[in-house]
Amino acid sequence: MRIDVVSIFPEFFDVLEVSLLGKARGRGILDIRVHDLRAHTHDRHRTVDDTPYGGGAGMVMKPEPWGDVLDEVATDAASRPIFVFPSPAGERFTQATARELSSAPHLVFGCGRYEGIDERVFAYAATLGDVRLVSLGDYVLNGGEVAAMAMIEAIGRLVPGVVGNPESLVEESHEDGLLEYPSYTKPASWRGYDVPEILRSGDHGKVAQWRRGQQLERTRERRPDLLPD
Ligand code: 6GU
Repeated sequence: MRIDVVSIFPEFFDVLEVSLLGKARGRGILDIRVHDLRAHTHDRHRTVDDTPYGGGAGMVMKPEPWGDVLDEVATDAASRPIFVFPSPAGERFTQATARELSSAPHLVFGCGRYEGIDERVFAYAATLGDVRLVSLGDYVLNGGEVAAMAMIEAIGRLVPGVVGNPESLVEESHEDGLLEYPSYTKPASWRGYDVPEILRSGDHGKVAQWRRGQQLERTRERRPDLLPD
């Protein structure tokens, strides 16, 4: 999978060189390219923002540098990309979104700052590929970078070959619509806390039943919104 990222803070994405995604890049499974939006400005101050038409607080990202960089990343790719613009005004990003996007051959993340990106950029991007405005949740970050990073990790780990044991992707929170069951490892007793006896019983049927019950109980307690009424 190819992933292009456009940002005025390309150094935010240096961490994509470490851990699981860093290894996947090294092995050529993920081709991640980070672009500095300011490289696509033409004035001495490398201006990327301006005051909003209609007035109001804050600044808006100018369309011209975005147009140039989107042309560049879209034209040297084999297929039409999906453009993902992280935005608190977007649709909600979920595990289903991550799964859907993990099968795309080419994603382009456009990270906005300030009050947002000139709306015409989204209309223009739609002529080059699909466009998605996507939000992590109902709170506000200073820009799209941290959100893009979270989405890239959630999507990237679902790309075949990135996570060594694909079975570890199956039994985790949100894959079956419930929160994950609690996990324990050795020692069996630690500082007075014991591992539930049933997990040490060797009865796989009982273990599976207990885990299912734990999933339901935790989901009811912490995330009742995930359960059907
Ligand atoms: Cl995707 N962007 C920003 N700036 N803030 C957010 C967000 C995204 N998701 C939640 N808050």
